[in-house]
Amino acid sequence: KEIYMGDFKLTTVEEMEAATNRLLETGAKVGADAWQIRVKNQTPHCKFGEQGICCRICAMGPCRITPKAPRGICGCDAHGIVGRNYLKFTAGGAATHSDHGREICHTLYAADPNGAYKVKDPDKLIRIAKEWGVETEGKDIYDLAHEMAELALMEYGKPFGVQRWLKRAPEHTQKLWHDAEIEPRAIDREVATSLHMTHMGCSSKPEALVRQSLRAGLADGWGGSMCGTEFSDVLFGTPKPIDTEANLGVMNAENVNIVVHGHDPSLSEMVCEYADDPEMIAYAKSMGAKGITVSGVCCTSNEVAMRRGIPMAGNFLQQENVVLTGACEAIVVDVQCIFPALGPLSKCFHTKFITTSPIAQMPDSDYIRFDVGTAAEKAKQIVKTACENFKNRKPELVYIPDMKQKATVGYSLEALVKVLDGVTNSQVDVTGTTKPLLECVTSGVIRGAVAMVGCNNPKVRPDTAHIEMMKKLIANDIVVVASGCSAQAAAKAGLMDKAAKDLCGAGLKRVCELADIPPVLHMGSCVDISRMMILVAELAKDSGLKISQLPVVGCAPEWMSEKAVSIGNYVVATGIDTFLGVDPYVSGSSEMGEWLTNGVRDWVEAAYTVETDIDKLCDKMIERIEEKRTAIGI
Ligand code: MSK
Repeated sequence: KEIYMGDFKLTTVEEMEAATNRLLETGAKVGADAWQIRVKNQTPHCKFGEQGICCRICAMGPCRITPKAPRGICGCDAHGIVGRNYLKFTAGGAATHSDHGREICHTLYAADPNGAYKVKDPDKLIRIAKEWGVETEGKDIYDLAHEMAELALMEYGKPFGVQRWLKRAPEHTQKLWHDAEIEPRAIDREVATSLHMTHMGCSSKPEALVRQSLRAGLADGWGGSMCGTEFSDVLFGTPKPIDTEANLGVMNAENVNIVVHGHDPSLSEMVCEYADDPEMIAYAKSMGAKGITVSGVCCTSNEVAMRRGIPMAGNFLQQENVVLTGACEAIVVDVQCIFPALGPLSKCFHTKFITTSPIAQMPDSDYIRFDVGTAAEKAKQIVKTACENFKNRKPELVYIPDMKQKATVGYSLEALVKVLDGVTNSQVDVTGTTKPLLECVTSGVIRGAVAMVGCNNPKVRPDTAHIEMMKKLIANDIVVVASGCSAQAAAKAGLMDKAAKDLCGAGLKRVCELADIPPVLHMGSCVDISRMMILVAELAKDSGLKISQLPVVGCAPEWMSEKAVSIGNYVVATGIDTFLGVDPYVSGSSEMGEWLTNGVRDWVEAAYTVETDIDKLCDKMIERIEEKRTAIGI
């Protein structure tokens, strides 16, 4: 399965697994636990849970649906139970992304020209302010930042009206949302309403539960996540293409290794800032190291990779591997997707497991509470702690797999529009629009696009689905935009190296050459799927088509988190058919299955496809893209 092109060779999943096995041998020597072991202990999984037919929302149960007991004690049937569980899952995800977005708004509110957080993209701030009808003329940029932060924070709790960002959608989409009564109101309200609806004695009708799931999802994607992405760009800079590297080989045995993990760039940006400080580098040297290497895991990694070129050590299911190298002085985490296992695991090594957020506190960690007021001081403390820990390394446990790939990352919407301007002859007229991309699609040079997102999940051989599907898609001239751990899977394999163009069909290869881009485009972290929503909205407006007519689909082949379900809901609700490789615990209800894979199409012109056979999943996506092309006559 190895693919060589000149000096370029993709890293295979088999090679990654061999490296992991070698690390697990180290783990076994020190008595470390690992997810691979815990999966075995947890198998087989509870069938009731898997089908979503276990209910524990009141204390009369827990109730489980069986042929002999088709209703819970309150009389709720399988469809109501599955529906409530699905909505609760969505609400958890929407709350999580949106709270991340809220933290970013608070950081923006604290931005100060003389403080730790500055406005790095004032033009973007002004653009958004104008979009929101805020006067910008003659205003100090920091006054404007504070005013915009306050307005954004109001989006979370305003008593009346719907989300401001919805106006970015084409009018047709806005009308669909309005008619289906799924326009999200205040973000917190949609989360609270979801929890109200799923309380004992409220909704048990699948239709109502699915409708609210879409609405809560939209509150995330076109609300909280959009705040997170847009104001992160204002604070830390809008990503532009930048070169980096990916996989465990980015860690450096001679340096102090600090791994940042989680989601909120407010922490990781500061850690990177101080790790670069000559004073800190000198301090690391005084401790016997040659320097400091910061690398990342999960979405925090995406954030700092696309703005600073910080290398990506790995994705979700590789988080334990960074500790197993024996060369990690500190794994510093903020929020979301952090294994509690990192606590006991780090105790088997010299690694400091540093938690920083009141939202993600874990046993066996060193808690260095991080907040905007003390960011600089705490970041410095974290970097110093890591440097001081270098001397505690046990050299006999150090093994860093010699495995990394080059990657070009940082394709924000703004960057994408700019690079694709170079592809067509009409670039002079269309600078700043998606028209060059549309021309590639309508001419058939590119058949369509897939937004590949989401996590790893041990239910799918890790990274295989992401990598194999991406290879097949680009070979079929379908461009892939990726975010989250999917993006890291691509980068680890080498699919974000520009040399990977040779794996593409002739059309996409030509586009990659002309625009000087890799065939899989890194669009950021999980919250940045909002960038993809704006991209399709712009494509629809520029083409005069409905979003649902574009030859574009979404895919989360290895997803695992509540956030992914929230994302799925807003992607579908935006009019994009979405393909899942893992069932969202709805197989216990034919009615819920029908609503999600078909019924919602009447409201939003798109629906889910769930297919656990990855080959078939990919073929279905290609088929759907071709169907859409035929339907619009291209
Ligand atoms: S980090 S939600 S494992 S993509 Fe955003 Fe990765 Fe999924 Fe977390």
